[in-house]
Amino acid sequence: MELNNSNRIRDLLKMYFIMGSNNCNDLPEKVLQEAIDGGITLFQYREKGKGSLVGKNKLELARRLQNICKQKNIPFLVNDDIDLALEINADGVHIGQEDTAADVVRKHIGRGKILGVSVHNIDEAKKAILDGADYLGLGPIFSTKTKEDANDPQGFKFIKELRDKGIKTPIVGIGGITETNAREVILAGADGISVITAITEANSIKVATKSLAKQVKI
Ligand code: TZP
Ligand code: MG
Repeated sequence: MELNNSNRIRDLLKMYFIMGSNNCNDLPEKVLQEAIDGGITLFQYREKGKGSLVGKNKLELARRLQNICKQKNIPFLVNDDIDLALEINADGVHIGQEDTAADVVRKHIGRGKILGVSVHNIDEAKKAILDGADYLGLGPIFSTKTKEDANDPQGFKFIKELRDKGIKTPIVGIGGITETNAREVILAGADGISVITAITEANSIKVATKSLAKQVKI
């Protein structure tokens, strides 16, 4: 089966963990390993913002985290940095509207890799799908302190709108998702949840991941 078959993508999106070194209160390798032990289905390396690693340090951490994912067959995606994704042969990339255009990224990474695109309205969603996105990232659903330039929270309105308009592309919700609201994101029409702090800030990474996974019924 191709890596980006849409039913496979739906399964991968269920419990999607995103992290960079500056999100972690412990060694990133340890945080990722515990999240894997707790049941994440997909990982995105998002090395971004204050204090984030650059150059060789960024590359080396990417390789270490990728190796941890490989041991448990968890696909490893890279946020924004297409060159890094190509250099380490990552399983895919996630881009926003301000990054390289999705059709250009698709050409660079090829058909076999996973391409995720953040969208905020129906036009962006339609374009992303035409450009070759395997899944759409919608958010912030709830308010978040993790993304400095995040838009206002949109709730479930946009997820519902896309589904009502017949968009069948896999969707993941992001932004302020916790154990208490995760189920609603799925009920609104998303295939999965993506989280940063609900996992990285937890007292027990493994227990928190398990509780989130339970909400999306993995
Ligand atoms: N994009 C929209 S909100 C967000 C990103 C990367 C941050 C999500 O972090 P958290 O801690 O799960 O709210
Ligand atoms: Mg981006």
